[in-house]
Amino acid sequence: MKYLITSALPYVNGTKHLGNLVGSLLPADVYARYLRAKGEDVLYICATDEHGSPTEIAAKQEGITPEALCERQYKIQLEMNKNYNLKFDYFGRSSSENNTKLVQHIAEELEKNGFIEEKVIKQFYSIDDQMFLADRFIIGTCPHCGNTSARGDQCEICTQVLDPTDLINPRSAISGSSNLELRETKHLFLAQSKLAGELEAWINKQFEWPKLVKSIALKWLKEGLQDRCITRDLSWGVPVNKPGYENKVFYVWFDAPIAYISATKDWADEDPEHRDFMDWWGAKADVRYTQFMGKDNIPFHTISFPATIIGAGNEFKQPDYIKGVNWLNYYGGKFSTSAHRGVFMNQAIELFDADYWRYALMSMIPEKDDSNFTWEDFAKAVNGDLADSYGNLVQRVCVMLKKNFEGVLPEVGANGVIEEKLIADLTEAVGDYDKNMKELEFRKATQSLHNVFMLANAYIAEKEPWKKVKEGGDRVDAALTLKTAVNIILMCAVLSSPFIPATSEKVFEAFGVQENERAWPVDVRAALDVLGAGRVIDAPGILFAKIMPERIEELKAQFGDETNAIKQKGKELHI
Ligand code: B3M
Ligand code: ZN
Repeated sequence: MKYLITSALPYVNGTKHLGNLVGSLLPADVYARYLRAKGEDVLYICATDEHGSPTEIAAKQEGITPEALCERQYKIQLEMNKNYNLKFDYFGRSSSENNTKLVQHIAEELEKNGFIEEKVIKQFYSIDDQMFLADRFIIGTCPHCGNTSARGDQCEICTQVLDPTDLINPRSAISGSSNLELRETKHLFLAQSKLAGELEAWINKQFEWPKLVKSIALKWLKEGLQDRCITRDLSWGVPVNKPGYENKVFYVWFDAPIAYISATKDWADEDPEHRDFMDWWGAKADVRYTQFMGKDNIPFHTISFPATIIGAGNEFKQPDYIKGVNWLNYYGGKFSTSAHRGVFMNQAIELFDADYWRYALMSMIPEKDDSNFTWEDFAKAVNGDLADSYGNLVQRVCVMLKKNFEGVLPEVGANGVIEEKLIADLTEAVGDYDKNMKELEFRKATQSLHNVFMLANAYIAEKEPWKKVKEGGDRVDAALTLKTAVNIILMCAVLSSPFIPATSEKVFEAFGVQENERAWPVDVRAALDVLGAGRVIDAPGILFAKIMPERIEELKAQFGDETNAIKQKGKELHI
């Protein structure tokens, strides 16, 4: 079986704060790296989500074309991917030629199968902005929860998908003008109501989906599926091949998920082995497909995209598992560019290396509920888990080996009782870790990884090799302890590589570890024997620097903290 992984496509022009990173790109990367480390055949695909009015409007404001804006932003996204060590097999673009073709193909199939309807609707035209306004550019009060700045496509607070005409007191998000007029315009609709039966049968079969995802999907079904308008009066998007639609394009939420498939085709087209993208996407392909996304994206991935695939004749694979992630907040409030609160991806990487962020964010990933980023928790994860339990262990062991055995692994005798107990304990801890990773329970996985580090520390503390290397001490036992410890460190480097890949590389390099010596530890006893007598072990240097209390205060002053967050919350209530 092969594994296909996609993470929600970042908007080419959107803000990228830490919540966006931990909401989809990072957990998907961690999962892909985990599976690759286990030797699985993995394809991790993503792309920039480029179409729609936000891009068109941003480009207009800058006085450049949408193409130029996307080109520039795409490069920025690639840079970000590199900085955070996100290892995609392919990172494409939703504006690609393959996507245009595939979107048009899928629309034709839907039409052939009787799931496209044409309707004349009334849509908001902004007289002051001189344009039809896309759903998200109309703001007003959400009829479901009362949020006074709900967008016309979806309410961010209650996640309800909206139609702009649902909003109470609508106004233009561009100019703020409420000088809006409902004008008649012709559009294509996806007949979701006709697909409800098949969709429901498919959703009901998803026993594995996490609660959050399933409950959102079921809530939608229960409310009854409405036909969805899939075209827009815009010029930046996938053209609609139909007379009378020359000035219209497909809705961005129609074309973006299709880019998962077309980006895979882009990858296959460039693949030197000429693999067929349908080996991954064919409805019957022997593939396990996992999607990652923030919770606001769940309705589109459990309802409208699957309905599109079903309606177009089930040519392509549907997801087996959907990892939906809640919001990561900043000290109880939202990350906000305008309020200068929270850390954004470009700033964060200037402060600390990617591995600090990758590990700390995954240790606080909002899996069950929304969770908070705080500098205190960030420092706790870095100082406690990474610097003390792991970095310090590596440093101590390497220094002792260097000082007492010239940095070369010595010959050792048979394991003692303590080593046997250690193997049993590690087997259990590694098993827990592996189970959590397999089940995509990342928060728990970081805890069980930490347990593995702790067992290694407890072992050294119990064996006290620093005493035994002294004159008259049991050097044979010290040799066994250090050889065992070096191998545990190698095992830790393999196990932790999905979270902190750059650090693992440093350890592999210092220990001169070959590719074939980096296998996932299926059997702990064998793993503790990978590096044997005669191996030269260099110290990789300090792996993690601790974050001191003064530094935490500085960071809070620079990026905001609870006082600032609470103030902001109050402000939000009065908008
Ligand atoms: N670009 C929304 C987002 O980044 C959207 C995801 C598309 S996935 C096909 O939240
Ligand atoms: Zn709402």
